[in-house]
Amino acid sequence: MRSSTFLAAAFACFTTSFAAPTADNHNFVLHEKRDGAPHQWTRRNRAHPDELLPVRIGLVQSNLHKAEEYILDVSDPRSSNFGKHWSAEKVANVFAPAKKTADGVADWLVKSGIDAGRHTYSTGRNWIQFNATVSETEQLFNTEYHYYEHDLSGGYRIACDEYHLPEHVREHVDFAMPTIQLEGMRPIPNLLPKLAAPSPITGLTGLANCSVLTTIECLRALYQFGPGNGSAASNAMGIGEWADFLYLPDLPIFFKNFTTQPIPADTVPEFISIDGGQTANYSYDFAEGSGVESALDFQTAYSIIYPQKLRLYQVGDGVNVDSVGTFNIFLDALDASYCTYLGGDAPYVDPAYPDPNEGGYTGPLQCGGAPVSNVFSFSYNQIEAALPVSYQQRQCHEWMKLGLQGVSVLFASGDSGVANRYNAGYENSCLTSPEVGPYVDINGTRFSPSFPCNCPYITSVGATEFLGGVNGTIAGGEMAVSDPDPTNAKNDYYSGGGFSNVFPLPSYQASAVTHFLTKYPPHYPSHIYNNSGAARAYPDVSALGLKLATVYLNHTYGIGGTSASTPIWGGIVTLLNEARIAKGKGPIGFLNPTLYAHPEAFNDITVGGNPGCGSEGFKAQPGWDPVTGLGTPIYPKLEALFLSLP
Ligand SMILES: *C1O[C@H](CO)[C@@H](O)[C@H](O)[C@H]1NC(C)=O
Ligand SMILES: *[C@@H]1O[C@H](CO)[C@@H](O)[C@H](O)[C@H]1NC(C)=O
Ligand SMILES: *[C@@H]1O[C@H](CO)[C@@H](O)[C@H](O)[C@H]1NC(C)=O
Ligand SMILES: *[C@@H]1O[C@H](CO)[C@@H](O)[C@H](O)[C@H]1NC(C)=O
Ligand SMILES: *[C@@H]1O[C@H](CO)[C@@H](O)[C@H](O)[C@H]1NC(C)=O
Ligand SMILES: *[C@@H]1O[C@H](CO)[C@@H](O)[C@H](O)[C@H]1NC(C)=O
Ligand SMILES: *[C@@H]1O[C@H](CO)[C@@H](O)[C@H](O)[C@H]1NC(C)=O
Ligand SMILES: *[C@@H]1O[C@H](CO)[C@@H](O)[C@H](O)[C@H]1NC(C)=O
Ligand SMILES: *[C@@H]1O[C@H](CO)[C@@H](O)[C@H](O)[C@H]1NC(C)=O
Repeated sequence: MRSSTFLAAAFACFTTSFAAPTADNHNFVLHEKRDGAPHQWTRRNRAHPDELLPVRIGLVQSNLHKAEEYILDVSDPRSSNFGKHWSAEKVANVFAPAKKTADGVADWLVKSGIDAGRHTYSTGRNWIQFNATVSETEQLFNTEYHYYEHDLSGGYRIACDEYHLPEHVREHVDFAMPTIQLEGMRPIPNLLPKLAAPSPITGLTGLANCSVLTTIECLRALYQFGPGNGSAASNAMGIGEWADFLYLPDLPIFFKNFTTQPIPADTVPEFISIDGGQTANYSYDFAEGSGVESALDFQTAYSIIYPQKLRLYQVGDGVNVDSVGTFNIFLDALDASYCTYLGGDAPYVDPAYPDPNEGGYTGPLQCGGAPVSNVFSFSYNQIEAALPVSYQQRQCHEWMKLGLQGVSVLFASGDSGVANRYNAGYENSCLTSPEVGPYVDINGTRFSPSFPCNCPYITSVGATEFLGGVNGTIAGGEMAVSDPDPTNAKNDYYSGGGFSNVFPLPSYQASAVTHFLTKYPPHYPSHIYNNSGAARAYPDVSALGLKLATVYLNHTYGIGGTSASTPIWGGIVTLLNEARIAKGKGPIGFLNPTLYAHPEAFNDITVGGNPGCGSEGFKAQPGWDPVTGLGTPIYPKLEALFLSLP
């Protein structure tokens, strides 16, 4: 089993060569503590004092308190600097940790017995790193390390339950690793893993059968957009896929049967392999349906944006291995300044490269070098409650930096209503109450928000279906998606949405969210969801997410999921960018401030809800709601709006 290899390779490097530290341990203050007992991990013995840990300390970046001000300056339609995006250099300089921050942490380390010769800095100077023994690290952080065993895989991690820093050091440190991080969770795709029977419709049939199989003709009629009519070299859309959800060679068959314009059979997305990302062919064993996500994403987006350029960012590691790249691994490949020295950003959350596991990626972590696209569409999620708050905040700021540079980032809002999708088996799970700790529990009753669509700098996309289900028509409009599984409620599919327990309410959505909470107050108490009225709420927008025409292994299926809605939105934003570029303007970048200022550019969805966690969830209502957001796109209104902006 891979876990034993991991234990041997990662933790067998003992040393006794370091001098015992003389800890500068006055005035230790708690810095981070895990909420509740870890989910699916069992604490075992104390860690061996001589075992070597790759310690990383995330330095507090400068000017992050101004993040919202900076991004609104370039993305609020009322700002005179709308569209004046920042260069990558300006972003790196403005947020680089101050010299006094790096010096303050380095001084403390030296006083604690970690000599300056042992420290190195990451490329962006935002991480300080060194190797230290468990015993040195325990003194440094005034804590105790234990081995933790993963209940399902048998894999091990070394972690503590809480750690401390001297008061004068805390202000300089975001977080330190390895400390409380345990999850190492792979991103979960947002569609139902089980395939229904192939569709009886295998090609374009006009608008008569849209609620049976939704084709590009249906999407164009519903959202009122035309075929892509330009391909500016500066305009590309990117889609991220994670192992082992590989891209399949079904595009030519899809193009032949399901597009209105002739598309050459050799048209493929530009392939960008990150840390061992691979493609597949028909001889690959897709027994678990793991290629459907990619087939849906690429076919949906390409039929909208062709002839514009589409890029596939396939994030490794190997296929069928435990450790797969996370969202941070993708971000590392885009931005060298976000990287750390040894691969991964949070050991035991993100994988380390080279991966010592059998079948793992043996190259070094990719730091920078991957091209940045104007639009990124991601159909994957993780569980907010299963990741450290500091880890989410740091990554959220990285998405914000992309927005500052003119990039639109869209994430699916999840397929489990107010619940979330569990790591193993993709079953829905919820959280325990705050008294026990907001932890992932298959039987929990507290709503479980998703990451990173809880991040206020992401555009989160929920799902709809035709009003009237299979009897629906283009003219009849849409409702929140409703796809209960009569055999197992844990496979029910509803649009993900709710209120973060981590991120506060951003100003751009404050009046929309307050309107919902005061006009249609959900009848749940604070131990069911964050009803403070001060929390980031999602999704922001929505689009059709049921029965999208998808060719998979040479058969046509109608596939559902916010995984379908997100590339639809990504494609539409790419068309909007193309229209702006044709008029000599730049790409839109961060979308939300303009979208919330113009609810008239949406079909408001007012029917349906997003049940989960043994409740009815929230209800779609007039105006923004935590099921379908502002609603679905009205392309001509969005185009006129974005062409009216500088
Ligand atoms: C293509 O061209 C026209 C400009 O002539 C534009 O307004 C239109 O909306 C374009 N794009 C799409 C997707 O229809
Ligand atoms: C930590 O040790 C590993 C090998 O054990 C080495 O590759 C790495 O460079 C060391 N890192 C630092 C910061 O000294
Ligand atoms: C594509 O269309 C042809 C008929 O034109 C049909 O025989 C074939 O099954 C279709 N392929 C898929 C994947 O639906
Ligand atoms: C598609 O629409 C046509 C025209 O209304 C209808 O005759 C046909 O039965 C529909 N096919 C399916 C599979 O619903
Ligand atoms: C198909 O993929 C397998 C690995 O899954 C690889 O060994 C083989 O060379 C590939 N075939 C082609 C034609 O690319
Ligand atoms: C959830 O509840 C079921 C039925 O009561 C029980 O069998 C199962 O052990 C519980 N699971 C957890 C993780 O508590
Ligand atoms: C669709 O229409 C048929 C016939 O009127 C009806 O029996 C069925 O319940 C309808 N289905 C839905 C989902 O409304
Ligand atoms: C609810 O959100 C607010 C704003 O982010 C936060 O201060 C509060 O701690 C959250 N409540 C819970 C129970 O997580
Ligand atoms: C896909 O199916 C068609 C017939 O429906 C067949 O002609 C073609 O060879 C198949 N392609 C592959 C790659 O299996």
